[in-house]
Amino acid sequence: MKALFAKFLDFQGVMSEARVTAVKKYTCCWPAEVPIVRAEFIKATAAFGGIKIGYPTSYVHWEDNYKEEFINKFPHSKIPAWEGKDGFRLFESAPIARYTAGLAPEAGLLGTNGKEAALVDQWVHLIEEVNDFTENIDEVLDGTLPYSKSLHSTFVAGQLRGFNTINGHLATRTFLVGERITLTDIYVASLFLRAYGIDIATVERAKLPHLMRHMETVINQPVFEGIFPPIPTLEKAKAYVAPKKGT
Ligand SMILES: N[C@@H](CCC(=O)N[C@@H](CS)C(=O)NCC(=O)O)C(=O)O
Repeated sequence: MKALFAKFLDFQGVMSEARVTAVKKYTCCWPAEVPIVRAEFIKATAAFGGIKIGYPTSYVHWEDNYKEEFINKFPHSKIPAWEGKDGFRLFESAPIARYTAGLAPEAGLLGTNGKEAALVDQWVHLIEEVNDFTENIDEVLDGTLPYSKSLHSTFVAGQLRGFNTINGHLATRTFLVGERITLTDIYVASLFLRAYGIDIATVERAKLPHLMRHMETVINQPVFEGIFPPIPTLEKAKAYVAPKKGT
């Protein structure tokens, strides 16, 4: 097992560091208390497979990603973005994570056969759907979307429906697919943790015990040391605060 983690591939990718830019400067993207952005699960996938990734020496989010040089490489102008030493480029975090996992096939992150690989994708797609609801919740609360109580409740219901499905699946399993950690465990744990800064508070956490245990098991793997932030506490789900008149 140790040898697997120690493996080093002579590979230099470039992945923009979203966390620093989004949290330090661009709080319009995510409030500072949201513990996770997409870079973590790509970093964790790389760490698990022993893949070394590099980072650009300088990158200013909301500026550099709209420059011609960036758009020529990544036409959707978003990060994370991947550029391999061999010139291979990718954007969208799920395929970047999948590709990274595929660079170290012996780590088994994509499952051990075609069926497991499909199941890995199944849970990745579901958690992406859930994460869309998490983002929508954040947007109605921070005023990016006009606040509506019924929309807010619809988003929360959609999010909890997904979390409940995953929680139920985990009631009798340690990991989502097979007996070992796969890419989807990293992905699900990361995006569950992301909701911890918004509406997955004490009450919600108590109703999702298997998902919580799973997330803690995943993020505390020694190989992920230094990648995931500490689990934040949140007493109550964030509520909408109407802006004061005249502001
Ligand atoms: N579906 C994309 C979402 C990526 C994303 O939304 N990135 C944001 C990070 S703040 C971004 O680059 N936004 C720039 C923009 O919206 O122009 C993924 O999974 O990678």
